[in-house]
Amino acid sequence: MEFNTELYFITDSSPYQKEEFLRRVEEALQGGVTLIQLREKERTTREYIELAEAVHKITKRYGVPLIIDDRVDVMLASGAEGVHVGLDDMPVSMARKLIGPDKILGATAKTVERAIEAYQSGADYLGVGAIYPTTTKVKTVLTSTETLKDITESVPIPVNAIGGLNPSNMDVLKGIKISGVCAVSAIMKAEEPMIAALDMKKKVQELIGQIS
Ligand code: TZP
Ligand code: MG
Repeated sequence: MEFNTELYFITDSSPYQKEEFLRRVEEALQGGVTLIQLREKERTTREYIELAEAVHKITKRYGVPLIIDDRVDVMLASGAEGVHVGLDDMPVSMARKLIGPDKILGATAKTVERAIEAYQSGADYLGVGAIYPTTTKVKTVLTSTETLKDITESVPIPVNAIGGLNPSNMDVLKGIKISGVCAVSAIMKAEEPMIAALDMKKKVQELIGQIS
């Protein structure tokens, strides 16, 4: 399935009521995010599926693929376009086997070895980080921009930088062949998610040399 990781918005619904959360997701879409991941750590399976269905209704209107964090079952149940597996989640090859060849499969990589293995096991894109410390709830360590660069030169699939990124601190990514950036807080917690997405997209496009 076609996808574009240029501005990859990863959600966190935990601080918001459902309506407010969905409004923010839609605003981010209006601001031009190119890919969305629903990332839920506290919800029951039933709640995760219901929220995925609600978000999917919105993303479909904007033609933006929806990726589900971690849970192949929730992806299949909600009809979302893909799943993202981290280092403690289902192995990439197993996820690919379960979802079939057409769904989008993302994987986390913090080393060149893992990046190559994930690519060879069927990953369609990689998320690499955290580049900066993050306030988002996540079990992660920092990944250097050198490692990020090495990963981009080791695999032929899109590689995104993630972790603490916002429009004012992305210059460290200059010259690295990333396909885009992932962001949670910079968009999710912004006063105006649409403006935040627009600003961030402009900056990413400058960085990766695709100003349209
Ligand atoms: N993986 C590495 S850092 C991170 C994830 C899910 C969180 C990124 O969140 P933020 O708010 O953009 O720093
Ligand atoms: Mg995970």
